[in-house]
Amino acid sequence: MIERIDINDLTYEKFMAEYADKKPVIITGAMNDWNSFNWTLEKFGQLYGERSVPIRESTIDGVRNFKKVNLAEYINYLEHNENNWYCDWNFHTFGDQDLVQTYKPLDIFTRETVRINTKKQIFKWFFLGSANTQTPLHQDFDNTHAWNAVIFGQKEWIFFEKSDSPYLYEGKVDLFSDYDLEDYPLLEQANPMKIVQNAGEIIYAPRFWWHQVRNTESTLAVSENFWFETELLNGDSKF
Ligand SMILES: O=C(O)CCC(=O)C(=O)O
Repeated sequence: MIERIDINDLTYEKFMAEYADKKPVIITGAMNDWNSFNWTLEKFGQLYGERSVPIRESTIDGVRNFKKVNLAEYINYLEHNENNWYCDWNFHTFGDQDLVQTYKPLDIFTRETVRINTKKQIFKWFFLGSANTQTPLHQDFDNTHAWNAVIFGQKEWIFFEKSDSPYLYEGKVDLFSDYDLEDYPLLEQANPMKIVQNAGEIIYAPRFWWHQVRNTESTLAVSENFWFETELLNGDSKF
């Protein structure tokens, strides 16, 4: 089971002892003072509609095939998003660094962590999509951990521990589809952990944990990837 914990009950020591590099957790009550806290789709469009953003289809192959559009254009398209185009926007890399002012990363994710790699890449994202936009089942790149905060909307997450890797077909199964278990018999041996993440909630996804994520309604989230400093010292990461 994935727990929910209020930020006021979560000390740094508790996070490090019970969750960091161990298991996912949802943190509540930690976004109330963010500039983006009360955003709606309309507001987001008013503020950043002029920006150029990457979008991709939600299929497994879609993640390798991005195109660029105007954010306002994509927002208009969202209402009839038949091909489930998903805006998967690494805004920091795209030159939109000013967006970091719209949220405040929690101390637990910034203290004793590293958020830039040797190639000077920084991984900060906005994810915007309509109902049914989604990611494939995957482990995060370069052994990173991630946090992901829903600003509006809702997400469903399905997690598996690393030890379930032999049963997951290298992520080449869409767990949100009506797949046939006869085609994926090993899946029966895996232990999915499902959780719904609501607006105002932040989820922590530890490195190596498989996850597939789907938006259940029009949803905007902000997310960052990071390593713990100790992992770099141990040579225990693909930094
Ligand atoms: O928010 C999402 O839809 C995707 C999050 C995710 O899977 C990731 O960042 O690895």
